Amino acid sequence: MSYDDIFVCIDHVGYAVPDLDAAIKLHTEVFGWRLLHRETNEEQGVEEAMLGTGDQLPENAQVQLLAPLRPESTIGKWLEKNGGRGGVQQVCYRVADIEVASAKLRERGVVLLYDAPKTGTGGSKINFAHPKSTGGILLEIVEPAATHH
Ligand code: MC0
Repeated sequence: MSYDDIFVCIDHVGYAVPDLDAAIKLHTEVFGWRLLHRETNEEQGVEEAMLGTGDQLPENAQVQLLAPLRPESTIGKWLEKNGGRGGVQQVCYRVADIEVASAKLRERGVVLLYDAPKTGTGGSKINFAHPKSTGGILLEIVEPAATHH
């Protein structure tokens, strides 16, 4: 059988949260996830936390908590539309080569938001597929930085 995979695995699920510290507390103390990484991404207007569990093998998906740096940021606007409550804002698929994956997706009619990848968590390269071309899901694609895991 031959495969034509575009994606490696689910990299993370991103939750918009109004209060990052409260969300980290919930996910670590109640759900037992471990806080792996915390970072501010000015360009994306977010303060974020990555959480993992188990042995944290490279193929294990993570949870990403996204709090807005500013009310007019993407996450700020998403929270406002959602009545200030948190929720699933995105699903992120990992790719081996973001240029190759982007070209294949565009060829198949998927609308990517950025002409060229931007910087994501831990120096990764990211892009997003518009929900209108994915059946209503904000889909992120990520090529991890070489030092990932
Ligand atoms: C909006 N829509 C969504 C959505 N946001 N659908 C599913 N999931 C979401 N998160 C839908 C709305 O319901 C609406 O549909 C249409 O898209 C336009 O909505 P809008 O409220 O006017 O929103 P826009 O157009 O201002 O923004 C949507 C857009 C935005 C996808 C362009 O969210 C964006 O630029 N996202 C990419 C960047 C991002 O998410 N950054 C934060 C994470 P109807 O049918 O009503 O028209 S940063 C991150 O994740 C990094 C750090 C990382 O992982 O490394």
